[in-house]
Amino acid sequence: MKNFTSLEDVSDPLGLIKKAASHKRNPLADLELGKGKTLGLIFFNPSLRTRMSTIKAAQNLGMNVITLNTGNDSWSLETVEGVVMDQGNAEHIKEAAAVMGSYCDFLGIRSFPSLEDRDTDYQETLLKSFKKYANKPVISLESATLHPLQSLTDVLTIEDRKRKERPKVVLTWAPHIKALPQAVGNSFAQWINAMPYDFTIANPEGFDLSTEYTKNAKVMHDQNEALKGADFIYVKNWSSYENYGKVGKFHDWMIDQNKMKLTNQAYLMHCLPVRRNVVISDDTLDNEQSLVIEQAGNRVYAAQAVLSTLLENN
Ligand code: SN0
Repeated sequence: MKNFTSLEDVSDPLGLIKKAASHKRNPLADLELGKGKTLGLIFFNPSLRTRMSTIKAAQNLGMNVITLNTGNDSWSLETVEGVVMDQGNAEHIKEAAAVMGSYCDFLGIRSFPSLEDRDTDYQETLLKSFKKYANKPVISLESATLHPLQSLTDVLTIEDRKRKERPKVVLTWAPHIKALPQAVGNSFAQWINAMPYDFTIANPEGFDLSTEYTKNAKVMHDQNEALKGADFIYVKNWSSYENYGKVGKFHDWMIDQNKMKLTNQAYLMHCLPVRRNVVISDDTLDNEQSLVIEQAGNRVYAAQAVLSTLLENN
C-alpha cells in the first residue's frame, strides 16, 4: 500500500481489517515501529474524531505528529496550474506540498468538497496535488468524494458485532439542514460492496449516490421497506449527487424508535457528528442498540492499521 485515499489503494482489505482488530486487542504492541517517523495532518475543514483518533494511532506506533489547520493558521493555497496569483491565495500547492513532504514521512489531508460544481469536486484536485508534489504517502482524512478511514472503522465495527455470517446492512439517507458531502456514503458503499454482506441503500428519489461507488448494491426509495429485517442500520445524510449539492427536505426519513422496530433489532451506526432529533431521535441514539460511541472508538485502530501498513511498506 503506497497511499490510503480509497479502497482501490488497498491490496488486501481483509488483511487490513484483521490488522485493525489486532491493534484493538493490543494497541501498544508496535510502539517501536514508527520511531523517528513524522506524520503531518493537514486540515482544510473541521475535525474531532479523525484528528484525535489519528494522533492517538500515531502515538501508539511511537510516531511524531505535526498538525496544521489551514485557514488563519497558514497561507491560503492556490491549486490551479499556470495561474497569475494576483488574487486571494498567497501560496501555490506546488511549494506548500513539497515543503510539507520535506518535513513529514506521511501526510494526512482533510478537504471537503465545495458542493458547487460536481466535476471539480469529483476530480479531487487537492488530494492529487499533494500526491504529486509532496512525494510522500498520502492518507485521506475525508476528501471531496471518500472517507476511507471511516469506512474501515465501520467494517471493523460490523465484523466485531455481527450475529450471523451474512448480516443485512442498510445504509439509509436521513434528513439534515445543510448540504453535506456524499463522501461517507460513497465510501461506505465502496467498502461494504467488498464484504460478503446483504447490502441495501435507502434514499429519497433524486438522492442516489454515484454508481461508481454503489455498483450493483440494491437501491430502494421506500425507507420502511428497506429497513425490514436489517441487522445494522448505517444512518447518514448526503446532498444530491444528481442535482448536485441540493439539500433534501424529507423530514419523515429521520430514524426513530418506530423505524427501529421494523428491523431485526438492528444495531445503529453513524459516523458522527450527528444532529439529534433531525437525523436520529434522542431515544434511538441513547438506546443500547446504538454503536456510535464504540464505532468512534474503533477509529483509533483503523487509523493504526493504515499507519502500521504504510510504515511497513514505505
Ligand atoms: C461531514 C460529512 O461529510 O457529512 C463530516 C462527517 C465525518 N459532516 C458535517 O460536515 C456535519 C456538519 C453539521 O453542521 O452538522
